[in-house]
Order: sequence, then structure tokens, then C-alpha cells
Amino acid sequence: MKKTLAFALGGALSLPAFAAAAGELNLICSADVVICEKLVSEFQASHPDTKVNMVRLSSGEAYAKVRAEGRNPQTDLWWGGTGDPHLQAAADELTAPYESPLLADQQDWSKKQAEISGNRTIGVYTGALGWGYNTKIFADKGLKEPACWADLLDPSLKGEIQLADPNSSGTAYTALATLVQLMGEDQAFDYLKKLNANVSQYTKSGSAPVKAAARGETGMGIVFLHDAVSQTVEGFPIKPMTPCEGTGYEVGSMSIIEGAQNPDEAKAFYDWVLTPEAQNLMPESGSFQIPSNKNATPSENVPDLSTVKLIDYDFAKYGSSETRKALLARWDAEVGGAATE
Ligand code: S7P
Repeated sequence: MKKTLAFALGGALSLPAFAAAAGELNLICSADVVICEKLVSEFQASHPDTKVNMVRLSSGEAYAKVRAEGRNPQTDLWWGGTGDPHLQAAADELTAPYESPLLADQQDWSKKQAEISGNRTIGVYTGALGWGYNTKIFADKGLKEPACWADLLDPSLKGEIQLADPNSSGTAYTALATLVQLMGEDQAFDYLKKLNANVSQYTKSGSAPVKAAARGETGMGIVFLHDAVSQTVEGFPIKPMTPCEGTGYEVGSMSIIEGAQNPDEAKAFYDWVLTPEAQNLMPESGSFQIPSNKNATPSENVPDLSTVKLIDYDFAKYGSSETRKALLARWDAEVGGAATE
């Protein structure tokens, strides 16, 4: 049974192209489509002279599109998605340095992202990696609550787990980099090869696994905790969890594209989306990440990360081109390749 997503970086060439025109903003949005659309409509309401053309792409797909456009960028701004591919784009000089007047109002983890990239990217939200499991399916099948990474290897979970493909998904790359940091690289790949026996599908989008669990199509999805919470808040029988051994986290990021055709519009959106008012739109749209602006009001549904055992995620290393390319190549060779057999 085939269960991996065939995602080739070259596939980005067939992704939607933006038309270039003054008074326009060509935006890639890499978070949930509901918040992407909300941000676009609210920005347009306050900036009626700017037409925003938005495409929603997972983080790895977005990086591939920006890289494919190279020195003839069609994209102006990339908002959201995990920070690692934004850092890789910064290191490749595919994104442009910009220091927003709003920088001082952001949390330290947001500013750190700017600091390590020479202001080519900035953090816009953060959230921890975990999973969500369907309590009804687990109860009906007599399955034990999955509390630790080790529990996910139990043979009783065969076919019950989904996660995304780390080539397309920033969430899944965060999971891969987290396991490497927790266990060491060789042990992490041993773990992933064993986990593969329990995985029914590697999806393109990072949040798809817990949406599938919510619909009863699978027992659980390895996702960001806030994406599991969104399903619980929607009324589905999903219990969000973080693993007992510890877990990684993302700094969702934003970058202006080097050589953007609409730099003024890109900067206007960039500054606006760093305001508390714009960031307060996130919980209204069912997005429960921790916002970067210190004056934003986090929703009561935002997970309390002080109760989560977080690793000291090395963004500089795991966002570097060298490390990201090497880990993805090894995943393709040892895990994704095995999954297609
Ligand atoms: O749904 C919100 C969110 O989890 O999606 C982003 C994610 O990277 C995009 O999906 P992919 O895993 O498919 O790349 C996160 O940044 C964000 O918190």
C-alpha cells in the first residue's frame, strides 16, 4: 500500500504564478487557510488601494516556490509557516533584510529570528509540537493513551498514525528535527523507520493529520499542539498532548522576498501584521499560536507552553540549508522511500 506523498521540489514550478502590477501585493501564506483569508480581507479593508493576491502553500512548498522564482521573484511577501525554511531562504539570500518599526514590540523569540537571519525574517507566532488523538477511536479500540514518543511505536497503533511529509510540511520537518535533537540522528532515523510501520499516510499539509483524526479517518495525528486544540475547540473528540520525553517548537515566521516587485506594499503588510490588532484576528479564526507582539491578547485556548517540556531547539542549525537538505535527503532515502514499497 502506498502511503507517502510524492513531493518533488521541481513540482513548485507548476504552482500558481502571480501577476505583477503596482498597487498589488503577491503573498504566500503558509498557515491555516482560514487565518490567511482573514488577514487578507482585513488588510484590504484598511488598505483599499492594495489588491492582495494570496496563495496558501505549506512551508516546504513555499520555500521551493521562492527558490524556483530565484532572481525573478513573482512573490513579494511570505507570511507564516515554520521558521526553518524561512531561515534557509534567508541564508540563500532569497529574502531581503527589513527592520520594521514594530520590531521593538515583539517577543524575544521573534527578535531572535530576525537577529540570526540579519533581519531577513522575523517571528510572528510560536507553538509546540505534539499530537492530537481521537478519544472515541482509542476508547472503542481499547488503545492506550499515547503519552510519549516511545508509545507511538506500539504495534497496537498500526495504521492509526498520520503525519506529514517533511519535504512539503514545516510541521513534519519540525518533528524530524525535534527527534534528531532529542535522540541523536541515527537513533532518530531508527525511530522513524519503526514509526513508519504505524503510519497510514504522509500528508502534504502539516495540520491535515489531526483534521483526519477529528473526522475519524485515523486514530491520531502528529501536529502542532495548537492545530490539535483547533479541532477540540471545533467540538471534535480530539485530545491534544505533548510527549513526555520533550518536544520541539516552531517560530512561525515572515519574510520579504529579495527583489520583490511590490516592496512598499510588502512592507505595509509586514508592519500591519505585527500589530496587536492584526494578531488578535488569529484566535477569531481558530488559530491558537502564541502571537509575537507583546501587546496582543492571547486567547484562553492558546496552549500554555510553561507546562510543556520543550527542547532547546537549535533554529540556526536546523534552519540552515546544509542541515535541512541533508535531513530531508536522508528521510527520502530511509523513510519516505521505504513507505512507497
Ligand atoms: O495550521 C497552522 C500551522 O500549524 O501551519 C503552519 C505550518 O507550517 C503550515 O503547514 P505545513 O506543516 O504544511 O507547512 C505552522 O506554521 C502553523 O502554526
